[in-house]
Amino acid sequence: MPDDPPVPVTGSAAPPPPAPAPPPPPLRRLAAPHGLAFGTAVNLTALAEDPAYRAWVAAQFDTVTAENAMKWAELEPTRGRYEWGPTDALFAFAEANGQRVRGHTLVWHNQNPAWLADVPPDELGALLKTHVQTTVRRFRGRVWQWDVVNEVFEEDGTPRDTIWLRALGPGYVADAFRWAHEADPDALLFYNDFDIEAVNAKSDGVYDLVRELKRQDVPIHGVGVQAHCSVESPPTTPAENLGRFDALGLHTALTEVDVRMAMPSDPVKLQAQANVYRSLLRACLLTPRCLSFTVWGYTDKYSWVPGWFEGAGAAGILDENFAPKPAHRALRDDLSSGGARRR
Ligand code: 9MR
Repeated sequence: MPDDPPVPVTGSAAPPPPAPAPPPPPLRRLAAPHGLAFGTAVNLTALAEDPAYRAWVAAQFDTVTAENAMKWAELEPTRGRYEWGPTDALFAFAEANGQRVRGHTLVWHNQNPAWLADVPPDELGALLKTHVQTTVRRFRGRVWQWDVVNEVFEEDGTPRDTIWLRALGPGYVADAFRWAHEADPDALLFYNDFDIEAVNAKSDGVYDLVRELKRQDVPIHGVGVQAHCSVESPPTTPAENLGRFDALGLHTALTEVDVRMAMPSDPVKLQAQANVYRSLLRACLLTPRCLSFTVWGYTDKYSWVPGWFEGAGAAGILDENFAPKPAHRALRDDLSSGGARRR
């Protein structure tokens, strides 16, 4: 004889705990109908060690950028000995999750190997070419967009004084694009900078540079607008600025978006932050050749911001416990309200 079915317990038992909130719809799925990729910078230590971090990267984003691992100091800490391991891990993760990679960054004045300081200036040109081509060839066919040249302008639009400008003169910028193109003819090649969200002296400098590069048939395909912004002073004219690069026939991308605030955060600041994220997304959606919107880390748990800006923080779209903030909702709402953009 089978046992009698168990009698349901009623009455004094404690109610079951509330079910956890279902995860929000992925940004990557909402962005796709617009022909827009939604990306994040990736901290490779967190990716290896924090399962929640990994799960969110896989679920929400379809583009990944190494936050540090593909910079020269990380790739070639000892001259002549490249260490590809961490970057290989990022590519494996991306390919397993149907994600494209933004390569960041080939030519910069920061995060260069310490040994570079001992290289005689007349060897720097050949060395830079070797670095660019070794790195681009290593990932040939697997990088969607490369940040070839990064941050060569001062705020007033004049050239930044760097090791490369001093040793090579201004022509190294065009050369870097040519070298990268030779090494991977299919990758989209970008100039990338910060504080160029609005029309201003610095973005004027970038505009003049890329227009001239186009005129000379240099293989440059896009401008990366980093968009490290703050709640207190949001960019004023992002759509107009992206639009003028678009009119040159160039792609654009928001490459490092974050929106910091004076701490502590509160609901008013979080709403203001959501509005800044939203205005940047709208500017991109209004720009036909704006290809991707990448946040510079998506969770406050691993953000670079508090370490760099005293008293500021909470710049991401998820808090340090991976709870979506109003900014995440604002981005979702904008991507899913109404139809997709036509290009
Ligand atoms: O987020 C990066 C941080 O972890 C590094 O310490 C820092 C060192 O320069 O670089 C940060 O990323 C920068 C990016 O590579 C280029 N644009 C500005 C970013 C924020 O500083």
